[in-house]
Amino acid sequence: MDAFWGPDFDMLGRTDPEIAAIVLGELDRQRSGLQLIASENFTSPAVLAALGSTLTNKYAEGYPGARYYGGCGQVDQAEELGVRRARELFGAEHANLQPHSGTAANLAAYAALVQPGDTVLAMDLPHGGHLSHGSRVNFSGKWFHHVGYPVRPDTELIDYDEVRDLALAHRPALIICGATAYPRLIDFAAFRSIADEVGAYLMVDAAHLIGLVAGLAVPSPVPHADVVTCTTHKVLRGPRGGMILCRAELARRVDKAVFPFTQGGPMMHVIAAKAVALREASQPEFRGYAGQVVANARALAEGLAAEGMRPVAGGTDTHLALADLRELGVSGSTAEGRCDRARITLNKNAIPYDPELPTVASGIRVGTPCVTTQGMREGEMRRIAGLIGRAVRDEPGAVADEVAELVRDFPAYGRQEVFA
Ligand code: DSN
Repeated sequence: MDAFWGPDFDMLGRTDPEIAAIVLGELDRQRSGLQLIASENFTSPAVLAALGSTLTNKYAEGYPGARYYGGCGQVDQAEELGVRRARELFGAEHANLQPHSGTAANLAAYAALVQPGDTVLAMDLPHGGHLSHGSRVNFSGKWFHHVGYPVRPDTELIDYDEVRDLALAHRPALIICGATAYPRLIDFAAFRSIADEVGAYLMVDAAHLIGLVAGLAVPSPVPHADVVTCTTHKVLRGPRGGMILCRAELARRVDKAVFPFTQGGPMMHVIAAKAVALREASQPEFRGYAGQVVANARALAEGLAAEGMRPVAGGTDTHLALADLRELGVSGSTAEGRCDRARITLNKNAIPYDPELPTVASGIRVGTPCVTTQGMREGEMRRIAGLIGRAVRDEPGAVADEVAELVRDFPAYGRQEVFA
């Protein structure tokens, strides 16, 4: 195989030892600790190979068969393959793989569906939503009239009656569901019925869930939504990037909203890597993986509860859990720092109705995509919960050493995989 087809770290080391050291340092960080950020995963070596390929050199503004540049024959095939795989895997009438990120996908979805100044009903960010669902510091809150729905204070679940009341009162042009820190299933059919009642479009931001949908571990939003936006790098285990699925009648509007309205040239190496990930996610083994991600998240949430960290919403049906640390008297930011020192990477997170500032937060968010990719199961989750408990309480003892011992048995990327 030609030397330039994919990642060549020896060459990188000779050309730019400083960047090579950083790349290898990050690889070491990923391998030597526990990665529990709910929105991260370890891509396969095949995805890395496509990402590190010469497809990055090609300009291909437009879509397959209708580009603004010559020489697009190869990249056209990559994009067509990726689109076909996405449509088949998710049963979608149309797919667009060009969005550079989840927020870019959301920007394009807004552009396809609504006009500046229109009312958009979406989950409040402090209750688990996303910056691009109407935050005042984001385009979505500046260009659109955001109305937020919370979760119930008693159950910490979405109250569909309240969402309906808000929709009837504000008559949004667009309703968004999907979250970054909501551990329970979302009733997409209920949102569809509310959207129909008020004549709104329904957009599901499935960034966190799409990998679980691919693996049949949670219900699909595709039959219910006008547009589904997502990222490809979370449970789905693909490269960093975005994707949009939609009904055929919206295909042209969505495509034009991505290019030329909100983006220029697509990243063909990333699109090829998305195609690889979609192929991997369509294999039967991926169903086992997705189911295990959820089983692991449940075990981890239960383990954290046993350590005095209350599971928000009573537990999880997905890949993530939120834990309320107030009984321990430790803030989310302190817990994040203490875990970091123990080589456990997780993030502080606001809990619903959090009395603390978001930069402090009363909770932590944990997710199981990475540790499940490494082959860990429920027994390891119980052990990890105990390690997190000790780290959060700042108990003396060699938590970091125990983390290193645990991950040695479940290596993220054998050396031969990355350097192949
Ligand atoms: N940053 C992502 C997350 O961690 O959930 C959302 O964009």
